[in-house]
Amino acid sequence: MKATAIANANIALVKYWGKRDSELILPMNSSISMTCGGLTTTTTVEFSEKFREDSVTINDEELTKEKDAVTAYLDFIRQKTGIKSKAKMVSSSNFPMAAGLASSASGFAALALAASKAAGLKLDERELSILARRGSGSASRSIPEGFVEWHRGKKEDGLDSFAESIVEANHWPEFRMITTIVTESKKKTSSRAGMSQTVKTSPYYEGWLKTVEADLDTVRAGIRKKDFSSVGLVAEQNCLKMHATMITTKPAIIYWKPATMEIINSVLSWRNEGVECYFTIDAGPNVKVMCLGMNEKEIRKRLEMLDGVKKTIVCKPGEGAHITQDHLF
Ligand code: 2P0
Repeated sequence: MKATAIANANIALVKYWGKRDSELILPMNSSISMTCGGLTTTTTVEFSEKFREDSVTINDEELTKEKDAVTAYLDFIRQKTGIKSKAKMVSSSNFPMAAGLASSASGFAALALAASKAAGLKLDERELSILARRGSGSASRSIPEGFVEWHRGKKEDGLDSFAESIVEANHWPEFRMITTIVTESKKKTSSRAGMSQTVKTSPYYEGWLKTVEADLDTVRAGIRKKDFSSVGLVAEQNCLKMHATMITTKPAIIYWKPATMEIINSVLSWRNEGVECYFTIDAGPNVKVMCLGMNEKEIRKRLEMLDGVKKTIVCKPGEGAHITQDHLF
């Protein structure tokens, strides 16, 4: 009744922003991401009669009040399986939490796989993606490998809202996502609250929805053809459109810091010089810069020279969520 899973974070090229059902976590639009090799969360779950209550330890800290989201998720697994016993969960990530780096994606993907395995469920990839989605929408995309599409689905029960690989991790090994870290502090508005407010109050949200399908088609085709310029340009514009909807909610949600702008302007000017790179930004101030392997060293060096950049982490398309025998307790 003990299992350990490893899942990578993912970064969206076509973003998920807005839900049509907040209980089942069903998105308004489909999205496309890259599973990021090297940005991992490892999670061990054990259900046992020996535990008197659920305990949740994340990055060496035993959580008290904040453990509610995890215990609610464990309750959901218990309901599905009829397990009555309490659980111990220990999790560890190798990158900063809550800074727009999708820690909830790798976190809930690893939790879904570890908890379902510990509970004796045998799920295929699609079922696991659906299960991970119930913890956090973007977690559905951290189950498959490589470049991934989360289909929004049409059914009310959400059984057609799951993620699957467009191509495997080894299809495009030259693709790089360089994550810059400008701050490790916790953001003020969570993605969950931010997207709900955007759907309700941004006058531009309808415009966002109208253009997403075309972005999905271009990015999906660009990934298959390994057309870096078309993937990069559309991913960058898609990110700016999403931020335009955030900025125009009431009250405004502005995740960017001065360092965010510094990186945006640098990427645009390097591209003008002929060093091809594009940016994307999630619900936080950190910027991810896309480039090809041949430019990785140069772009990383330039990024690290900027005042606002504390560090960079380079990722390639990575593997999907999987089980390991190296338990954390
Ligand atoms: C994405 N983000 O596609 C978008 C871009 C943030 C900006 O998915 O409420 O943590 O748990 O479903 O998955 C972050 O949203 O939100 C996210 P919930 P989640 O990566």
